Amino acid sequence: MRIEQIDLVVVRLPLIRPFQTSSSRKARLDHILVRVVADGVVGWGECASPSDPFYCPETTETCWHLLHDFLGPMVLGSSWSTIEELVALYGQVKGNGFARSGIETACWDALARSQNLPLYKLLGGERSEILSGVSLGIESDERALFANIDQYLSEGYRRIKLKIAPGRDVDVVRRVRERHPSIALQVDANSAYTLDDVATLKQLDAFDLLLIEQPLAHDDIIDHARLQAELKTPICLDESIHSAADARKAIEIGACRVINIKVSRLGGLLEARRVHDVCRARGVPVWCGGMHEFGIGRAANVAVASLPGFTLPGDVSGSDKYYHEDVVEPAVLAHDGAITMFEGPGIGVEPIEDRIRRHTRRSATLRA
Ligand code: OSB
Ligand code: MG
Repeated sequence: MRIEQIDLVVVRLPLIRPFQTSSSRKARLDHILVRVVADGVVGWGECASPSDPFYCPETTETCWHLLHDFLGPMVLGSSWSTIEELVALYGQVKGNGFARSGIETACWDALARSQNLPLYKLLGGERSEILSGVSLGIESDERALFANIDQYLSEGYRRIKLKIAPGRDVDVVRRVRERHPSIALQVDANSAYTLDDVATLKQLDAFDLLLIEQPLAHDDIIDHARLQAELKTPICLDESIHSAADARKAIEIGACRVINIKVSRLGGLLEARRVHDVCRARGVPVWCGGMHEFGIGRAANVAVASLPGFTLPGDVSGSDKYYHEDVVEPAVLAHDGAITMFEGPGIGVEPIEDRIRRHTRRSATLRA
């Protein structure tokens, strides 16, 4: 395929409720939608970077810069027939996974549409539906947290993930566990602890958690291996894993027993599938993480989670958890805690272009 045009659009959507983690608080999100035209076929991708560098080093602005000044020019006008060939066109680019995933996922969509195949089939997915959990932000009011949990459990979601931070950890988890003795429960620290906190983290072993996500530094695996040796609860890595090589090393040294596969952090679906393969070969379960994606990125997450190694419920919830109105139709929705694969070509959902225009903050067109 030959990419003749790339449109970049920064779209801002307000969140239904502000989302607080140990590292940031957000009330609205600016994501870059990437539209490619290749051999006359249109494909859409989403760059779901936060606008601040508090989860990872990238921001919406750095992604714009990378897409506009490097990745776009490097792929425009060149021919490729596989995604491996596409990513080789910008193989010189180090890091910047969120930016890379914007262009890469758009090209997967175009490729799947050109073959009239749903994306999940092109990826080799096997599941017809995925199991869905929810990720709940830190709430200053305990009653608000309890009400959220009750609401999502009543909607049928299969597991609850609580964001934790120093001072908002053991007691919150204890109170939730007391109210819900048998739900699937896990926590995510977004790298807020150090090895000085081992005693606190060990207390979490008492609550039968599925896993503790990214307790230590965003760029660490060594200290995580030391911590895992002290904990009964499996550690799941998120921020620390950027490639299949990272996943292999982390598993080899015992830094984690589970991996959160996040398409944007890994630079796209190709590397996400490679991480899946590395984990599957070693018997390490994976689940699909998210970045509050709008419908385009969310549909790509649904597709990748159809691979057989995604044996744990993920963070890919219905988009109605975050947005009053999404930018695609049909909306990505969960029923009884499951999301059914889209059987249409590509990501299987269609962007609503006038809605996108209404929420657009900035746009640019690049041509070959
Ligand atoms: O660490 O998984 C994370 C959201 C933004 C940044 C980081 C994370 C998250 C989530 C929400 O946990 C996942 C989602 O529902 O999309
Ligand atoms: Mg996480």
